[in-house]
Amino acid sequence: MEGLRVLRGYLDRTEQEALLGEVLAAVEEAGWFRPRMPRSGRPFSVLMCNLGPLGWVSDERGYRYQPHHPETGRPWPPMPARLRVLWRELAGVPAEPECCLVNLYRPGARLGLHRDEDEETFAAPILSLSLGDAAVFRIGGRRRRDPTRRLVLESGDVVVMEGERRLAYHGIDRILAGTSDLLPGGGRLSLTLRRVRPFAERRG
Ligand code: MD3
Ligand code: FE
Repeated sequence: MEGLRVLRGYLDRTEQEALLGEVLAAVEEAGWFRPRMPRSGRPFSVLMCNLGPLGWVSDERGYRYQPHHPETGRPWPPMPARLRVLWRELAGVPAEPECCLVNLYRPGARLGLHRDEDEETFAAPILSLSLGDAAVFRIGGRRRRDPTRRLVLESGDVVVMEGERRLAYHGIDRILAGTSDLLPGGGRLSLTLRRVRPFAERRG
């Protein structure tokens, strides 16, 4: 599928454990928040936190990026260096990632079909890394009615969305509980790296 790269087992178990330890330490210090749907205020089943200069949040006022945690008002913890290395290896753009959204799916949590379109630029790819239980991921095209297909994402897999798929509809249908023992308490953690603001493209 054009613009969708799935790198199976990009991180080995040792690297997954190291990254998980670093991310959980930062997030447990900053605190999880439960986003809510704009207008309705309906809570998400996914818990979230962010790392890096900007974080994605959602509440009754809408979706947006902001430099501080919505409940504590504190700045997001820094982006771990190993995530910046991963971005440099795979993103192919002369700019740093600005947001790492951390999603926590306990068994039963899901994320409905949506597009990532709150960024001010779509010139950089989106990189996503899966840790813990496997998940059924669904990906379609730029229109909601475009056909979708399902992929199982496992711990250590990395997905790169670029070109035409950068604005494709996607979601998480369900978590395959008990398929990994990486996460204490079970479930799945996804790390999604994004560029939010425009950057200078290097000239030919
Ligand atoms: C396809 N997260 O946080 S990551 C999200 O696994 C999000 O937590 C899912 O969708 C998760 O917004 C999916 C894989 C992913 C990320 C961004 C994409 C797939 C994408 C952007 C465009 C198309
Ligand atoms: Fe998304």
